[in-house]
Amino acid sequence: MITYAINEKVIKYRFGHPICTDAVVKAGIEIKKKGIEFFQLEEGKTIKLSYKMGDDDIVLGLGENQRGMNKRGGIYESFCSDDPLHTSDKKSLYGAHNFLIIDGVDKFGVFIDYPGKVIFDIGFTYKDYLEIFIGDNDLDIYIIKGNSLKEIVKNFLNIIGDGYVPPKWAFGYQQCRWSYQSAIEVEKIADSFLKYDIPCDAIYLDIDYMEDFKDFTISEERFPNFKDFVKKMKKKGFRLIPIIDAGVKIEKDYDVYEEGVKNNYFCLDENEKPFVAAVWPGRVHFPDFLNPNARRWFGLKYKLLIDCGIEGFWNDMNEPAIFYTDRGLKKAIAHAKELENENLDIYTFFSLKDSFIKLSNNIDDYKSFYHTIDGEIVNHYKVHNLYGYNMTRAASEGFKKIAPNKRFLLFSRASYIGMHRYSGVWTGDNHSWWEHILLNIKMMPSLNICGFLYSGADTGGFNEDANAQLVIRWSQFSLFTPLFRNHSAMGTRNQEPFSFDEESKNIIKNTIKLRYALLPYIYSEYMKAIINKDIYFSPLSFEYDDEMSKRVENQLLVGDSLMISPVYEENAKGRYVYLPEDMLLWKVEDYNDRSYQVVKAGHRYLEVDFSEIPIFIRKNKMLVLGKSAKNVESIDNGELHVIAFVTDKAKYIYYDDDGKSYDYKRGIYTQIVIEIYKQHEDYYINVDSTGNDQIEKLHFDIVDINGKIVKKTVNI
Ligand code: MIG
Repeated sequence: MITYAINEKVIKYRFGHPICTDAVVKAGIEIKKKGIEFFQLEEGKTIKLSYKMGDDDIVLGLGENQRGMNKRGGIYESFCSDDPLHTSDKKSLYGAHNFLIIDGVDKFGVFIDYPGKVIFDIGFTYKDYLEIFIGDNDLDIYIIKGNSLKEIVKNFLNIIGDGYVPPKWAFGYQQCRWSYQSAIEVEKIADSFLKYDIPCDAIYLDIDYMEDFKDFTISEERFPNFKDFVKKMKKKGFRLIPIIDAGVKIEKDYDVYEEGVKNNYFCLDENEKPFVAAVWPGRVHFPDFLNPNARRWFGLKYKLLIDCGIEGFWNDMNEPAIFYTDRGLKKAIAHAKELENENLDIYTFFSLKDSFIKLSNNIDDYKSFYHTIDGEIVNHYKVHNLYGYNMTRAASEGFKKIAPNKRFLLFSRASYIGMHRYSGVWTGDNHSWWEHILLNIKMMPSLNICGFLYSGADTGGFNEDANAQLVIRWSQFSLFTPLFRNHSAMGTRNQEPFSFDEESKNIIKNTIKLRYALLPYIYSEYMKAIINKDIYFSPLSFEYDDEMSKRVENQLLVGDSLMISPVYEENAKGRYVYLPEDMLLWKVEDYNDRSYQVVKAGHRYLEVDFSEIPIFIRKNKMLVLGKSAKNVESIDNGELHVIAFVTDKAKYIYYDDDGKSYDYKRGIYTQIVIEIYKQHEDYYINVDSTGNDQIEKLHFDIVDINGKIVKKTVNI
């Protein structure tokens, strides 16, 4: 074992000869150390780490996963999986995010940089033991230290690199469905948003825009004159976001297929022939995204759509999902034939059923294909978790070549630590279940801790039918998630904001309008988090160190100023909330109505009608608000409103930039530092602005501990 210090806060332990994952972008200097700090290590052909947890230790992290923010009590497997049934027994979802933090007697983070399967048994088998199993002995383990949770995360984000920044319009509301089948249907959806005056920035194109599910093709029949259509929709105020799948259809004369075969860009089978699996289009090959040449080639393919005016994509099925292979199919059919004339008892019948159910995403298939990494042939199973990550990296690197200073919207289904530099993630095929709103709430800070800030769930739920109330309550949470997208599956009830009754439509509309009004704050907090290596959604324990704050799983801090307490139970007209300190409650029905209430620290019952969204402003913090508009680009930011809860003095740093380029990296952005000091019954406001050419006025509502409001306006 070799150890390195990346800096004094991060120690890297290298075992054997790991495959380079590029998860960590910082090099370090070699030092000598024995054993792994905090852990007991068992080293052989495989590696096991164990840590004895204190009674009250909390374990945070693991990104996209089931169960609580506190991962204790569960067992998890990092193995990117296309599993559309997110029940709490599931050990893997689409992402492999091997970073967790112990918050207890010791405080530290651990990152297992290993691209194959890793098991995290967090007090499941032995209630006081965290045990990590890695089925190999070529890997890197990182121990990350810091004086607080925030600092540990910062030190981790610092070694995995700068987070993805989408264009500003990608913070607008987005509408998806599998599928809007044709240009006519897409336009109808767009027109409904316009007709009902509901803001929306993007409409998605799911797999049916393609010709026979072939990547980088467009159905002439359903989307004729695509380029003109994209232009027309943009004029109306909507961007179109096509899906790209990992599998490339095997079809003679299809250029992507032909080029891939000719140049050896596909994954290989044991006979060194392109590996065949079946997904949407039937039989496909998988591009070998671990090969830089294949990555370059695939990344530049996005140009075809970019040349049509497309500015955003979502990468799907990149675990990679496999419906079946010939190997699996043959085996299942043989098994069925064998049993054809048998009298099936429970065991034989179940084994028959299983041989078909287990056709999809089968481990034996994942073990039967190969990548070429630096000229070496590597079995897929060993590097499984790098696949979606590198597909998405291919896209992002392609964009950089196609339009170097332009931001694109991009998010992926499968991911690995480090992919956050290239894109966001969405959390895949959830259900229209109330439980999944809560899961969404818990997952967001876990994803943030692993670097994925631009994320969100299918609002309203993907599988099964949603009712109006579910879409309302879910939207009332999603309005805070950087990716705010409503999406639903084929065959399910429509769940666009205007799919229900008039009253529900108006509630969802007001919710979306609030999102647009909050955009100055949301964007500012998102960008500051990226730049300063902070996170956007955090558990309460990141700011409050009382014991209760560590246990709260259904409230979140959003940026620096806000705490939210979403309602996630059907028919509930309120909920309990815990306030670690006095806060200012703004219960919003229509964002133009401003009435506030000081809520004292402690446990409170909060009434929340279906049309209401509770927002808590923390003590000595501010919320900056703008106005809604039909889409992000038409927002008028000439005058902003500031709601401040001031008992003493408050400071807020407002950030803004052009929203479309990377010029902010060269220091081109707006920064307004707002300070408010309480002076007897009045306030002194200081505003210091640089790079601002938009905002002319700030209107303040300053509220004190007794709820007294002082209004002021400052010209800038
Ligand atoms: O097997 O493209 O998660 O969002 O609508 C389903 C169709 C394939 C899975 C994605 C979902 C998308 C769907 N895709």
